[in-house]
Amino acid sequence: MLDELGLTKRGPVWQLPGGLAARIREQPFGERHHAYQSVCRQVFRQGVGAGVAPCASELATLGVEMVPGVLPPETCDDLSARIGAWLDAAGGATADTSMGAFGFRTDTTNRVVPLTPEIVRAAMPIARRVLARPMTALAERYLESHFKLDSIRLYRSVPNPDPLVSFRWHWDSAPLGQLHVMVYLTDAGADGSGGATEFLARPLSEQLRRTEYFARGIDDRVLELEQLPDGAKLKNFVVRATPSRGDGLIFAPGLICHRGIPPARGFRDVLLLILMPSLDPWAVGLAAEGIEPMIERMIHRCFGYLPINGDPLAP
Ligand SMILES: O=C(O)CCC(=O)C(=O)O
Repeated sequence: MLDELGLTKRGPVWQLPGGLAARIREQPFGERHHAYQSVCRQVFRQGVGAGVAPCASELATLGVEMVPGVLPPETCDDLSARIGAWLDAAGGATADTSMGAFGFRTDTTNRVVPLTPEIVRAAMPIARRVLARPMTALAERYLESHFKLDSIRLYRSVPNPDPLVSFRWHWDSAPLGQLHVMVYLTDAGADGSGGATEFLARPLSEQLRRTEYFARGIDDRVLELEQLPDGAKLKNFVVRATPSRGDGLIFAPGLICHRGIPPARGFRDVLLLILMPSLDPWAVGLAAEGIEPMIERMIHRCFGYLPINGDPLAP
């Protein structure tokens, strides 16, 4: 099968023939990512994925799964202290005014730490640790392919009575194969002090996505789910995750409806890893390429809050 596709190996990594790469790239956004993911699946199935049973995880059935203890508390505290220091050095405010270009209000209380080479270098060993098993196994079995670490984000959220953007029910404009791993660096208060993330479980998310309400712009989506038609039913399918610091949540942001809950006091820090299907295991791709191009890419690939993954074939 791989012979038929004309795939070859350059060192440890797979290469697509130029014609196939061009045919994938010329398709519209969604189809392009889907086509590339199918090739990634074929590679996986003929390698380590041979004989791996389809995944019966919560990630597959609900669309989200918690992986406890992916980072030790002291690593979370350290990264959180660095976020504080970076924000202080930047004058405390890093509101992203470029969001105006997207036509909705910026969430100025959701402070994204600007990625610099120093920040990416500090966060990379931590990201590798998060992706150690079982996270890699879970993501690979769900995607039925290897994946790459596309980019990282670090953000701090503070109390906000008028939650915007990520703190309203939404989907990300992301390819369906994109996965987010949110690592909580601070506790999400199970005691009502906020900071959780809520998800509408997968079957209901798909139905809701097709309704008039979700065709509105994010600024016009102010309702709670229970205020929508069939709201009581929807409420039953909400998964509320209240992770402790060091826990990871993995979910498909283009597939399930979700929202953050701002903290009621203090702040909430998150390390977000963005994963995309790949022909090669993330560690192999990274080792073959080295960290420097990855740092460059991360800095340039993220625009505002939205990662631009226009080219699924880019390393
Ligand atoms: O911070 C949160 O809880 C929401 C995160 C989110 O919307 C995302 O990662 O797509």
